[in-house]
Amino acid sequence: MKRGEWTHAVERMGCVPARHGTEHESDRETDAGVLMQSAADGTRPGDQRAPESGVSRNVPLLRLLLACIGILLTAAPGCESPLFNRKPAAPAEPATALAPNHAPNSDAPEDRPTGFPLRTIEGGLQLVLIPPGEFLMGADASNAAGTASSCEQPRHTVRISRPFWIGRCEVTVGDFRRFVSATGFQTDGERLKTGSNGLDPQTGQVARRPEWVWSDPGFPQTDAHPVVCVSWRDAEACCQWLSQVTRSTCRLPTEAEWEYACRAGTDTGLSTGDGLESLEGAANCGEQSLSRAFPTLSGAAPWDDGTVYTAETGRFRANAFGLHDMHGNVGEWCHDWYAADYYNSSPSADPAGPLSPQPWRVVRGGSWYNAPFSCRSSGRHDCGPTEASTTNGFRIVMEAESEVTPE
Ligand SMILES: [Ca+2]
Repeated sequence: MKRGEWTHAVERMGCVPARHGTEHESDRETDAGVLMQSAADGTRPGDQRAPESGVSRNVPLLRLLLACIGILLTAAPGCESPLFNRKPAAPAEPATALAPNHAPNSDAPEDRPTGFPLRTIEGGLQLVLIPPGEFLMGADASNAAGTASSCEQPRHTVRISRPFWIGRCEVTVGDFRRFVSATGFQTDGERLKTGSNGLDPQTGQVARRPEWVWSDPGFPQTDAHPVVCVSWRDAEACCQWLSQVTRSTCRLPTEAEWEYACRAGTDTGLSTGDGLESLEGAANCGEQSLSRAFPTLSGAAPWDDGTVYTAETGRFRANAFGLHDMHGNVGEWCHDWYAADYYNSSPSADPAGPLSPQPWRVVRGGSWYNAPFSCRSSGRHDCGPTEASTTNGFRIVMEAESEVTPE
């Protein structure tokens, strides 16, 4: 592949092919160049500046922590517990292979290191309570040194006015299976017989195959892996059903909620810092495992996370909110329509995307297929709402205090 092609394909893997000439398409070309630079020397311009002190960087986080004092924690088992089962299933792998806060003994203090309330809802899905607050959304042009897409600018202050619960992990195959079993739901890829976009194992090229669906995406998955090959509409349907089951309002996160939750009090390019190398151990992204499986691909990270495709949810380090896989593993559908210029006119409090329908919905966080820079906190991807990809999944939000108390 020529320089830039892989990253370009990465960014649009889940979308309708042959879409050219849009404003954000040109943004991606800029992004691609930066990513290829990072592949060549392991750095990007923003990495060269002196890091902030941990104290100053974490002041917003400390404020958030204080906001949570006095709220009782809810002990819960690991993220691999499936949705809609009253009795959580056993982890797919020994607990020793998981992150420390995935140990089955949830009474141990080390199981809840963040201080943010954790709860388990119907079926065993774990949610973390995110407190309200303000944060800087998007990319700072001077900070990004021209590396970020224009659609991430201007960087601006956003206020999240209400607390919300968000999935500690991405929705798993097991979670989605329970939804399908209960409802007989067919995904867009199954119903339309279009399947999903994915990476052809023979050619290394992006392809669409009707046989690639959520239950068999073309690579091995267990019920503990994040579900993929689901469209925005499929994800919405799962949220709506979960709302009925839990008698609460479950939905996809807004783009602002997603970035606020991803940053977890940080203002760096990644929740792990500004250097791309800080993502090692904290994200399943495109790295040497992917390069070995697909030698024609470039732009991968220099480390080896041992995972070509998706990883069990929660296997990589959590952010300061205790959320896993906000960077990498699978791109996550958000509620919002996508518009490249939205930040020029978005409201400062609780933005929820353009009001008028657009051709695309927002996808955030990057995936197993993306180079580390494409997994950045401010990175904005987009995809048609009926399109499915082996790189895209979702996590849910439950609106706080939305539950209906039984009479
Ligand atoms: Ca990987």
